[in-house]
Amino acid sequence: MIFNREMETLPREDMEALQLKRLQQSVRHVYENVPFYREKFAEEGLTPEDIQSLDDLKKLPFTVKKDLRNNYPFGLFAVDQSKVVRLHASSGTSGKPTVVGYTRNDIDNWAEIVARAIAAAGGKPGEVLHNAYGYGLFTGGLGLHYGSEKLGMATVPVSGGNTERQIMLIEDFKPTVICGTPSYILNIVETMEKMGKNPQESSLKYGIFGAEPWSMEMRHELENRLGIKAVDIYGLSEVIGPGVAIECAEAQDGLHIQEDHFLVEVIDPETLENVPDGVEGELVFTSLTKEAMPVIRYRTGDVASITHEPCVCGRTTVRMSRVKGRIDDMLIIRGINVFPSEIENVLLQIEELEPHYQLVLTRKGPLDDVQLNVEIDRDVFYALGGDLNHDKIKTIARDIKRQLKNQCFIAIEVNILAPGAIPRSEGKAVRIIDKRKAASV
Ligand code: DLL
Repeated sequence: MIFNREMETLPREDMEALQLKRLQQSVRHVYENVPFYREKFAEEGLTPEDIQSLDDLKKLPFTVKKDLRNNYPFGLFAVDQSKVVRLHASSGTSGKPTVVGYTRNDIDNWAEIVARAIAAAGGKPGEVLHNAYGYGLFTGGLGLHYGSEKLGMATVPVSGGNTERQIMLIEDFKPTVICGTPSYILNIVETMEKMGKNPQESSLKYGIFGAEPWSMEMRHELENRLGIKAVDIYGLSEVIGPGVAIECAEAQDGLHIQEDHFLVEVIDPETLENVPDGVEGELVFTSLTKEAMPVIRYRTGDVASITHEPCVCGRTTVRMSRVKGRIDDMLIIRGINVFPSEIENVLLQIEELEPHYQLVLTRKGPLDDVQLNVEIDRDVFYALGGDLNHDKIKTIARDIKRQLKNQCFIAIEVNILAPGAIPRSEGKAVRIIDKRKAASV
């Protein structure tokens, strides 16, 4: 099923012409309606007339999460409050949440973007979509919901949690598509297995997973255990929510950016210069059609690269690599940079483990220390009589350490736990427990 394929297959010159026109409109819109942007442009001596080509985007200043917090709650809105029909917010780790607003047109555009994304992932009108993303201030639930309805799918707004009931609904409503964070979907699969059901026998054919980093190995695990094809969906509330980019089911090789609505850049987070295709850096987005809360050169903090290479699916849009993680979540272990998703990739290659893990950061004197907590596979655990001191467990721990050394070049303490010891997620998984601050006060 192809949903409004026109925008996804525009020749490059046409796409760039459309982007330039929309960029000029967006820049004018924020300049005229948001004092924050007008002041920032004035500091650089810029006016909307300075944007004559897509390359001129580089002249504009960046926007960061702190700018949203400093203008809490509605200071970055570019329309009168009477035009705003929806608010979402994401809870930060500290202080006030970041708030985003949508006009009626924004909601319609977002629904269209997500409908395209679901279609690219394999969803078809007339079929059923089980939406296990959280409903509420988080954009996942309602974002997928409106897109699924727009595509013409019967949408089950189940949200996260109450896992056994979800399993009953999957059996009875026979959805072909399931959406949720990969960690919560894994939780559903595990619960099905514990209930003595075979997840592969469900009606599900496609998965649309995202909102958190997940490794290729996690994709294989979910695809095999559920008997589905799983694609990665990316987005962030500041830019719109889910749907900014989506993998196609045909290639599962990079996420197509919905370029008629979002302009992407990748920058070196140190020098703030743009980096070439294929080079990893920080993703930066400029919205091209948003009315209520446009963003100009928003620094996402997410690490990925982009490519202009054509995709086998026929879409002509720029693709981004899977997001490795957030710059803030990158661990520096004795000088080596590593993202939790890279550690996950290694763990999932080791058969005796369950794909549940957490990294505990502590401070030992002046140095940061990391301990990896990971669960042993249920069958292995019972075969060893539930003895975590068994020699076999020590061998597995040594194997994990060796693999982490070989593949991620890090040496960390490994702690193998009983099945179920790590809290299960109903939304975004907590992979890092940072005890460093507590230790230093
Ligand atoms: O997570 C929007 C979303 C909902 C995306 C459902 C996909 C599916 P926020 O809560 O604002 O919005 O969090 C955005 O989550 O900056 C990334 O760090 C991370 N993230 C989102 N999608 C992915 C992904 C939603 N596919 C933040 N892979 C982003 C890795 C992701 N990280």
